[in-house]
Amino acid sequence: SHTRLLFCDCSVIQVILSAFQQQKEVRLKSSPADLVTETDQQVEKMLISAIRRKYPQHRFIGEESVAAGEAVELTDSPTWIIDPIDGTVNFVHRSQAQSYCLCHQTEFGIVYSCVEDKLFHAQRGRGAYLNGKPLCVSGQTDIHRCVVVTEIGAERDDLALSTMTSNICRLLRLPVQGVRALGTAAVDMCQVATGGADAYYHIGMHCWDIAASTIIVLEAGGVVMDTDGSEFDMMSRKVIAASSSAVANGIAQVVQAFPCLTYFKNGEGE
Ligand code: LIP
Repeated sequence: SHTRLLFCDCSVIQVILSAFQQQKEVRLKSSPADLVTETDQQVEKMLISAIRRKYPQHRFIGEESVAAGEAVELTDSPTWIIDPIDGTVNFVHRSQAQSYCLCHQTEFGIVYSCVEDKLFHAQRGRGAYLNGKPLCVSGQTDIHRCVVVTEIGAERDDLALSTMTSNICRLLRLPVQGVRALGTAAVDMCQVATGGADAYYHIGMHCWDIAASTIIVLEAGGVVMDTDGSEFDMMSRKVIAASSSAVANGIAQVVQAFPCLTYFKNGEGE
């Protein structure tokens, strides 16, 4: 009810859905594949002001505020991590895939796929849900039976592209049963929570792409780790989410990271 209230209060859903059908003015951020529209900025402002009215002391890390120069500071204080529209490329292309907003505090995560009307949410210790129904990972432990989701991301330099494509080739050679990319990291990762995919990995995403989904996957019984198999660090721009430790470790053995050259120069990744 808290999450529903938040979304209804600030009318972000209507703003996204009406802009979805329209021609948009698009600007580039850190790379030719990193897009922003005025709707991304408007929705982020709406979410922050709605949350601030209820929780004046809370802090924020918002994708578009960071792109505009705000520092990325994750401290022990209650912090909301916001991606107003994850999958902006899909949004701009009016792709049937997702355009939505998400926010996350240290205690819970929300991913709302507006076009599909799918609300994923989880609260630490209280389970994960899709439109109110409990979620559970597939429990798959055999990597050869896995569907793996990943994202191409915004990096376009040669090393990133060759590493990214060879990661996919190595997985296909294992073989896994399928590799998918929906164009939205947050919903990709939620596929693991639903059991519709067995693993997700991504190199180059930002904390706002996966913060909420991390809680959703963990609460659905999944595991989250760094792509090198070490402990997950939300600010490291690398993640594996999986249905089991066996699958996560199997992905970690295959996937190689690359330096992320697209970043905002205000603290992220330091
Ligand atoms: C994007 C994603 C997309 C991913 C990009 C980027 P944005 O987020 O979710 O799936 O491939 O790396 O982070 O910029 O649309 O919020």
